Amino acid sequence: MPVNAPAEYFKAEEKFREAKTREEKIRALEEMIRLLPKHKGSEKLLAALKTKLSRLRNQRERAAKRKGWIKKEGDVMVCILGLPNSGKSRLLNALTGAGVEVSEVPYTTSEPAVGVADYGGVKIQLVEIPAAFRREHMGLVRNSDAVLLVVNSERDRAELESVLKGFGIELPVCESRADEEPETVKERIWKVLRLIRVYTKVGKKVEKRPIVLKEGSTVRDAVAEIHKDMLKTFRFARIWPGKYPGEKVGLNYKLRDGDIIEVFA
Ligand SMILES: Nc1nc2c(ncn2[C@@H]2O[C@H](COP(=O)(O)OP(=O)(O)OP(=O)(O)O)[C@@H](O)[C@H]2O)c(=O)[nH]1
Ligand SMILES: [Mg+2]
Repeated sequence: MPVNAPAEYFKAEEKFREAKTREEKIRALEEMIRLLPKHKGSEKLLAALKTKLSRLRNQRERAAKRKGWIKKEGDVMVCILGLPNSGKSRLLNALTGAGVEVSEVPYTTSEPAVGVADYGGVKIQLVEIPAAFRREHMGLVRNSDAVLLVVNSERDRAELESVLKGFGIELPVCESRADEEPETVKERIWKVLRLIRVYTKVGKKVEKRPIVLKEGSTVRDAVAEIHKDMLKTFRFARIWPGKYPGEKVGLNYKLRDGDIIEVFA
C-alpha cells in the first residue's frame, strides 16, 4: 500500500479493477503511475505497475500487427505525405529514430511505416504513407489529426495538394523539407494541431507527460481532464510562468502552451 497516495490514485486503482477492456486497463494504469507519489516506499509498487503496463501495451501492439492496421497511438497521429524519393523515410527517422529503410529506389516504402516522436512529453505518432497513395492508405490519412507534406519544390506542393483534394481530405496541413531540423518540424506540426501542453505539478514535482488540450482551454478544462470530481472541490490553481511565477488563478484562466499548473482542491 503506497504511503501518501492521493485519493485520485485509489480512484484510478478502482477503475483498473473494474476495467473490462485492455484499453481501459492501460488508461487506468497510466493514471495510477502518474498519480503514485514517487519515493523509496513506493518504488516496488511503481515497478510492478510499469511492468503490468508494458505487458498490456505489448499485447496491444501484437494484436494491432495481427490485424494489419496501425492503431492510433500516442496523443496525436500525423501522416507524412510526399512524392516518391522525396525523403519521407529520412524525415521519419530523424524525427522518431524509427529506423525505416532509406534508399534512392523510388517506392521503397510500400506499406505505412510508423514512428513516435516526443515533443515535450507529447507522443506524436508519425506514419509515412507510401507514395503510391493507395486508397486504404489514404484512409489512414483521413483518420489522422494533421498531415505533414514533404515539399522540396513548388511542383511537389501542387501535386500533394491535388492528391489530398482528390481523396477529399481536409485536415490541418503543414510542410517541411526532408532535411529540416527535427525540432523545427515538430514545432510546425504542433502549431497546426492547435493544441496546448499543460504540465501538472504536485508538490515540487512537475509531470513529464503533459495534459493535451485544445487551444483556448481554461483551468476548468485542465482540472476536468485530471479528475472530474476535482471540479467540485477546486479552490484555486497556481500557474507558471504566469504573470508572476505561481500566479494564483481561477477556473476561467486561459492556459497557454507549456504552462505548468498546480491545482489546490
Ligand atoms: N541530400 C539529400 N538527400 C536526401 C534528402 N532526403 C532524402 N534524400 C535521399 O533521397 C533518397 C530517398 O529518401 P527516402 O527517405 O527513402 O525517400 P522516401 O520519400 O521515403 O522514398 P519512398 O519511400 O521510396 O517513396 C535517399 O537516397 C536519400 O538519401 C535530403 O534532404 N538531402
Ligand atoms: Mg520511404
